[in-house]
Amino acid sequence: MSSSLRQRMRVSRIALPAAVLMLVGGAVTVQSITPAAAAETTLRAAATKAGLFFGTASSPNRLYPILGQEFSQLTPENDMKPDRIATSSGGLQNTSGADQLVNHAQSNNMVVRGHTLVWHSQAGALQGASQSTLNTFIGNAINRWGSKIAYWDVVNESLEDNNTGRRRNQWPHTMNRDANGDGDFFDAGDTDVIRDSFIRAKQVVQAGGFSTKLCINDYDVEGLTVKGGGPNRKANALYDIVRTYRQYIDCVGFQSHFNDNPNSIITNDLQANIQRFADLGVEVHLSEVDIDDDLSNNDIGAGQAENYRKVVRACLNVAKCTGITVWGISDSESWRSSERGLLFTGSNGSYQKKAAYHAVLDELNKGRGSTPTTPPPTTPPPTTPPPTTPPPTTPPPTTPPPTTPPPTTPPPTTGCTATVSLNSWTGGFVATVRVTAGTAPIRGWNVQLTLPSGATVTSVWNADRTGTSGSVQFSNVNYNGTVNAGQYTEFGFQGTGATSGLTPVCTAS
Ligand code: 9MR
Repeated sequence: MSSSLRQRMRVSRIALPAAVLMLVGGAVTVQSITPAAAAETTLRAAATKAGLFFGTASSPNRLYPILGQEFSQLTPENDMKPDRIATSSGGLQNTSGADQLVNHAQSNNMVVRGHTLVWHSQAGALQGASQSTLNTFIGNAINRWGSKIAYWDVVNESLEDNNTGRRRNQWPHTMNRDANGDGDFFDAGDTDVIRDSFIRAKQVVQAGGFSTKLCINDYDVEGLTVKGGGPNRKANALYDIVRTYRQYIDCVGFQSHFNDNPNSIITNDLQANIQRFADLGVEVHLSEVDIDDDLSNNDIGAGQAENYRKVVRACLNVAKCTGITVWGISDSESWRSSERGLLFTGSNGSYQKKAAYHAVLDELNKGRGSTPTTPPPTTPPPTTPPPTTPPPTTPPPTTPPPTTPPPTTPPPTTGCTATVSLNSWTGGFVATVRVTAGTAPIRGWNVQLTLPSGATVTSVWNADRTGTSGSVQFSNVNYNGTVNAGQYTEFGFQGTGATSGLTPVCTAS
């Protein structure tokens, strides 16, 4: 555990006796869960039916039957970290624990997320290594398990704490160089450990013909906003990285260690943030979920079970949110056992289901869809519908039925229309803009908006931008300029200040 993570753990709390908690949880469970006849009875079966994996982290000394019964995915909690398996020259050592976990997953038909290749923490013999040595290690690790590992966390926790939006000022990121001094590491002349590690990983996967997908993983990146409603700069920085290196990055892990740290609470825009990454074409995983069973205050909401429900629902509502992994099975065996953040109590394979377990099972059994996530009490309710579910303001295209064709084909109406959906809070807002093509396909688009005075754009996704205040122009990026007749694409931006009633003007090319 990094010292920063340790700091994030709360040390004091008002704890109810476990027996009381269990009784409360039990009562809630019995009263609230009346599964429909066809409901699945394990997390694994319910998740599989809904089209995602539900997994857990585990270790070789915890290969209990419950693993394969309740979970369809396994992440080695510690056994694939560089401090376990890397030599100083990038070779492999001590892989027996990792091998055991991979074999157990295979024989139980579970998907494996490999965790993790490039990390400032727990680097062991690799600490301080050059990019070339990191590349050697990346190659050796990916090749050892090949397609037995469905997803690899290639880069873990590359961004600084405390919502600065900066890369960590720690090895290996201290190897980064910003050649033209423009504040990022994205330019051709720059050195970027993230880019170079992903390029190497992609080469190895392609050369080996593996199906392995490559993920970037981080914490405190879950919401669009943080406690109090300001922008989540860490999430925005991760977004910029994924967008820039999209060709090498297949998946994003939101660790989802939720607690009452200002940057770690469950915000009502979790789904919107999952959606904007999904809109880049990557899979999103909630990769290390645990939720503080917060009995001393309501910063992340009153009840753990309800919080689990919200988090699971946010993932279910986004088709490309393809997996949820809880960070361990039981509270007592968790890295932060004092916060009782998991779905079971008990130890050594003898586990009891908590209210949170039943809430997750129930929510998974409802399946994918658009059941709205209920905003938690600490964040202001959106004044407009959440950006991921904007009301369709333009009717879907109607194709005339083939049996009654119109006598003449109307001339195609080139052009586009745009609508804006706003999610505002005191001092800021997120706008989702939908660009819909007319009756002919478009090859590019430009949307002009006039922001009221005092409003400023702070970040943009899925579009290029000119201007930050007053009249602002957004145009397509290389992957979303083409929109077929009657279809739409969406981009978004976040800003400070107040705004309402925006009137977008769309021009197609
Ligand atoms: O749960 C893991 C714990 O057993 C280890 O001691 C710790 C240090 O390696 O790592 C914990 O897992 C971390 C994960 O690898 C990355 N995200 C944060 C997790 C919790 O600290």
